[in-house]
Amino acid sequence: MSRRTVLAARTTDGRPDTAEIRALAESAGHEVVAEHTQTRAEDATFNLGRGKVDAVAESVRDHDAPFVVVDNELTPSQFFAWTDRLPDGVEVRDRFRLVLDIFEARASTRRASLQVELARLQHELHRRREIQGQDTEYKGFPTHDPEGEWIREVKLRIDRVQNRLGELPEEGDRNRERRHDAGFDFVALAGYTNAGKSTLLHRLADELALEDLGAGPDDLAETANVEDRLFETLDTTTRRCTVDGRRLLVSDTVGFIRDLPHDLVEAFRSTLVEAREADVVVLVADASKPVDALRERVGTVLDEVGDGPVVPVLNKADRVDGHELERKRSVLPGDLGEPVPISATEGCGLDELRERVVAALPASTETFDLPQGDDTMGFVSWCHEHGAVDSVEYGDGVRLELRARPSVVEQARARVEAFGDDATDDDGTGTDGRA
Ligand SMILES: Nc1nc2c(ncn2[C@@H]2O[C@H](COP(=O)(O)OP(=O)(O)O)[C@@H](O)[C@H]2O)c(=O)[nH]1
Ligand SMILES: [Mg+2]
Repeated sequence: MSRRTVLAARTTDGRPDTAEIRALAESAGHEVVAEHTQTRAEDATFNLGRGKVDAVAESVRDHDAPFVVVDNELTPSQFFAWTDRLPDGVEVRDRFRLVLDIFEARASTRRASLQVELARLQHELHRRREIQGQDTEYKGFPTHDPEGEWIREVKLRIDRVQNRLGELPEEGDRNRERRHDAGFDFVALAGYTNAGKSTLLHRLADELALEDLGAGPDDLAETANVEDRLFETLDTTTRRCTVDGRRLLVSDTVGFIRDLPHDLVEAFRSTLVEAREADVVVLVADASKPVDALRERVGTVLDEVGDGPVVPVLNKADRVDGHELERKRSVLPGDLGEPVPISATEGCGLDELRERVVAALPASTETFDLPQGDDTMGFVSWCHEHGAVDSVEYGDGVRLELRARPSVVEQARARVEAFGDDATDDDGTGTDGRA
């Protein structure tokens, strides 16, 4: 279905800045075809003024748009007023609902899905309470509910979701372990909405898309299959990227949002697991923001992403001059190390960023001295697949320097110890049968 969308935004003073709501709408799959903004006090009926709502309705007709996104948070009665005033069938998303849609689409764990459902129900409870307190009639909703059945019903559903959350076991992610064992490191891009995370992800990603892996020549088909299975459960916001021989899975995490409604905080946190469990977090900040906003945003992101290694990035460096960039570099917490200035759109600074990311990955190195033979040849290709081979020298024997995750280096040692032992050397590549 088309997601052509007309955008509306109001601020009480100053000019409305629609950059964030646009980015949010886009990450929810909307295509913004027109925009209406307004500076005025809140109108009780619609939030925006009636004339503005009519202008939006006209745009909706002109563009045959099935959606309207309102940057502000609408009360239940405002929400109904909009729906009434727009052509039939047009769906309205206010800020809250739009954000909820995004979290829902991004919830990759059972816990995250339940947290999103809980937020939806809590919002529904507020809505029902507010509707019950008014004498207005709303299409499709009970106007008379003396027993409070309607409220009790949603409370019951809230209890049920809360119980399920309470009973949920803390589960380790088996796929994550397997991918780690296969030599992949996890990198998460974290930061506010509109900072440039998605743009950066596309810049960093290998040319080879995940879905193309199966299409290789015959001799690659088996490896491709193994890898396909390994990546089956990865969603589209994760891409592969190879840097300095290390294979990375880079995830574009759900964006931070200014003034996140309280009901959405837990749902947001639960969708951030990729960042908390990453080997390295790339903290993407927008260098074109004023210093105070920048400092506050970086602090908020740091509070949420856990205690692992962080590489701070100042994106949109093309939008500020050298002097301003210096000033902004100095507002980031010093213990993070120097922020890397980049421009994701222009492709500047990416080599330095890649270096910093690789330097922050967990790594051990080991030199192996091996005899000539089939075992060794199998081992060499295994090393190329699971880590970075810094050198291989062929003489009487083979000397190989491996740099990889500590657990991969351990696997490599075990492989070498098992050389010549038929029972364990049964697969040649070491990756089949496990993925
Ligand atoms: N000038 C400039 N604009 C950028 C840069 N990176 C991203 N943008 C723009 O910023 C907006 C938000 O980018 P996006 O990647 O969607 O941000 P996200 O919400 O963090 O994923 C888009 O309009 C991008 O084109 C940059 O380095 N320079
Ligand atoms: Mg994005």
